[in-house]
Amino acid sequence: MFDASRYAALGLATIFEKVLAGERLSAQDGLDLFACPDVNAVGALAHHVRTRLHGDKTYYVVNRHINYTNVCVNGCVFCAFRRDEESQKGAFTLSKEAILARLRGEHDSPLHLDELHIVGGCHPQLRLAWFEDVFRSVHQAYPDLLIKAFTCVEIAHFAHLEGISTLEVLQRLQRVGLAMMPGGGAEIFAEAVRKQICPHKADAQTWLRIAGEAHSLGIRTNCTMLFGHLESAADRIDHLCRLREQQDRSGGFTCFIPLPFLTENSMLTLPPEQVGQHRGLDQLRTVAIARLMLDNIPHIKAYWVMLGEKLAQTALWYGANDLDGTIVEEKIGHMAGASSQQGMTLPQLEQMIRESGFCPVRRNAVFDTIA
Ligand code: V47
Repeated sequence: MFDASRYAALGLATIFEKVLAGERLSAQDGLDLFACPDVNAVGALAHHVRTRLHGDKTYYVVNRHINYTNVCVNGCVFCAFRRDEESQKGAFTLSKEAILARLRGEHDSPLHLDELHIVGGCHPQLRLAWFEDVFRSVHQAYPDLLIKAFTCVEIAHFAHLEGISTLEVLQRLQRVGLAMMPGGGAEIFAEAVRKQICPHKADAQTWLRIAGEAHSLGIRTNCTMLFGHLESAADRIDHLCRLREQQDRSGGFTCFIPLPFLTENSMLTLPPEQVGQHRGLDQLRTVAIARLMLDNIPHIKAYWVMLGEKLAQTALWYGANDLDGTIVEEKIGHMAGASSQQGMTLPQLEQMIRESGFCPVRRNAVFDTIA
């Protein structure tokens, strides 16, 4: 499979040479990889890069997700999780006590969490001081637990609510223990599509600026791309290039997570040919192309919740080197029809990795290895 003549026959000789030499791929190279009929050939290139960077290691994290509210002012068309108001059916907002009670459930058990992942909707009334109080209480109860919280979109929302700068929001949260930020809210940067799927959300420039501000404070962040909706291959490549350029400037992206759009309960309806199990190969190809284009981002996550367990395992052969975690409770993907389980146990995750042919490595929120 991995020989020069095959790539020459596919018209990818130059890309093959660049990958072997560790040279940066151009946007046109990315488009050529999307157009290549042989998805395995694309995957093999990504696997080569993944192996160069990480050998046969595949990372996972013992974590818990907490979605504190699904009430959101943004009204993104694609989102099945959000509710416009508290009074709407299915709306929820957790109290501080409910958040702490959820944590007690896991952290005091033998599971011992290495990451707390907190994200939610942009709630019109939850003020920054409330989150600071929650963080302080979490930190007091569990001083060793790393808090990974808030997308750049939530940071923009807090700044708007408080009438302060996004940098100030980040500084205040850092002071109470924000260690890392998840990568959500990036969706797709291309303006024409972003306007259709999430017109009221922070725009691409704002998202990238806030990521850069976090990096300047030493807060590392992840980054994502929501794909498989209205965007084109060119939009995906544009998105990856904008992330790569931001990373050249600020250097704090740790992991990229490609998120395939899940269609259930969404107001965004797609033509039937764009929905279904046959999209799996496109998802694997996108993971692979992300690995190849994002030469300055160390980790690519096959997020088992959104990809499903089987495709996430396969994606480990297409450039991904992380599976994410135990999760415990997940709402964003499951309200959109994710068929994966709610959570996984540590032995299940390790088995999933071993059975895929890789060596499991436990990590924390910032990708430090845990012995
Ligand atoms: O921002 C929303 C996406 C994101 C749908 O950083 C959807 O480690 C698919 O960002 N179908 C939130 N995707 C999840 C996220 C994340 C998850 C796990 C780990 C990390 C990390 C980040 O989920 C949202 C949005 O892009 N999303 N609705 C949907 N119907």
